[in-house]
Amino acid sequence: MMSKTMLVVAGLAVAMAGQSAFADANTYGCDEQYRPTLFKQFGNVVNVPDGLAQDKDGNIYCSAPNFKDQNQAAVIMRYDRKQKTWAPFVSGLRNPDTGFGAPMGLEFAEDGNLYYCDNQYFADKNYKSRIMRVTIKDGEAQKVEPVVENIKLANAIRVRGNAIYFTDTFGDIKGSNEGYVYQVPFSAFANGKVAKLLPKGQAASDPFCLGITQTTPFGKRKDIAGADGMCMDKDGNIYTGNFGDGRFYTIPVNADGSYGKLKELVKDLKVLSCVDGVCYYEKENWVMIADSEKNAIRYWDIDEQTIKVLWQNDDTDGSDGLLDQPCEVMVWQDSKLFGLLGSTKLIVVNFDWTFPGLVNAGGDETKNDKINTISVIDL
Ligand SMILES: [Ca+2]
Ligand SMILES: [Ca+2]
Ligand SMILES: [Ca+2]
Repeated sequence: MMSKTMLVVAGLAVAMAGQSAFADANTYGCDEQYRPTLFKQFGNVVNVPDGLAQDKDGNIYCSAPNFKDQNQAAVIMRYDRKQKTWAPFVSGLRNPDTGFGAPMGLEFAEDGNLYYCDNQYFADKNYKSRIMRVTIKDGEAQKVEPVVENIKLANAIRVRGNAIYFTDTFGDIKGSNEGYVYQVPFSAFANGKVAKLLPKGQAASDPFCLGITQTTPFGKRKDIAGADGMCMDKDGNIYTGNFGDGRFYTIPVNADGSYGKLKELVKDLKVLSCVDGVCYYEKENWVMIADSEKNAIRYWDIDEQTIKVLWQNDDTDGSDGLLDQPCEVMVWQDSKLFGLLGSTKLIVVNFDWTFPGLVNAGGDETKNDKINTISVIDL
C-alpha cells in the first residue's frame, strides 16, 4: 500500500506530465478537465457534419449537409445510446429544385416529430431554403415535408410550445449585413399548409420575424454572415449570435410569452469574434458557444453576464478528438433521466469545411482534411 507521501508524489508526477504534454491548451488558459476527446470519426458518407439533436430517450442525431463531397447525398445519422452504434436515420435528402440537400440545425418537438433546417444557400441564394418536418412513428421516419419556405440560409432551429424558432443567416440586402430570428406557430403550417416568409426587404414587417442582427465584417475573414446558432434558457429568453463578427444577442421573453426587442449582449472581437451553434446548459445557467473561427468552445455566463472560454486548440485534423472548426454544441444527458446514468457531456460537431481567416487549415479552403469528427467534453 502506498504511503500518503508516495501518493502525493505520484499525483504530482501525473500532473506535471500532463502539463508538458498539454502545453498547447494551457496557452489558452483552459482547464485540462475540459480537453475534448473523440466521440465519432465518420467516413466519407458524412463528409461535413453540422447539426445535433437528441430524442427523449437520449439517442443522438447528427445532420450532414456533405458540402465537401456532394456525391454523398445529405443524411441525418442516428446514434443509438444503448447499442452505441451509428446508422443513417433519414438519407437521400435532396431538394427537388436544386437536386441537393443540406440538413443543418435540427430539434425534436414534444410530439416526437423532428424539424430541421434545409440550407440551400450554397446551391441557390434565391430563397430555396426550407424548414422540414420528419414525421416519426415508433422511432422510424415516415415522411419528410416542408413546413416553412422562402428562407435564404436556414441555420439553427428550436421547438418550444406551439411554435418553431429558427435563424436565417443572410439577407443579401445591399449595404446592410442582416441576419434574422423567426418564430412560426404550428398553426401557420397546420393541415398541409406551408408557411412562407416575406422577402428580406420586408423582414421588419414580417409577422414571423422576431429580430434582425447586423454584422460588421473584419480582418482576413471579411465574413458578412449574420445570426447563426440559437437557443433558449430555462425562462424562454432567446440567445443568438453572428457567424461573421461574433456579435451576441438576446431576445428577452415577456411575462405573457411574447418577445421583446433584440438586445446586444457582446460586441467585442477580443472575446468573441464568431458564433456558430449555441446551446443552453441549465445546470450552470450558461449558453455554450461554438467559436468556429478559433477552434474554441466559449460560454456566456448568464448570472455573471460575461464570456469565458471552456476549451481552445490550434489546427488539427480532429483524429485526436480536438476541435476542428466546431459548428454545433449539445449538452447530452443533462436531464433527470440520464443524469443518474453518467456525467453530463458536451457533444461538439466539427464542420471542417474551412472559410477564409479561420484557424482551421489556416483558412485555406483547399485544405479540408478527410477526417470528419464529433468531439465530446466531460462537463
Ligand atoms: Ca450553424
Ligand atoms: Ca477534420
Ligand atoms: Ca483541420
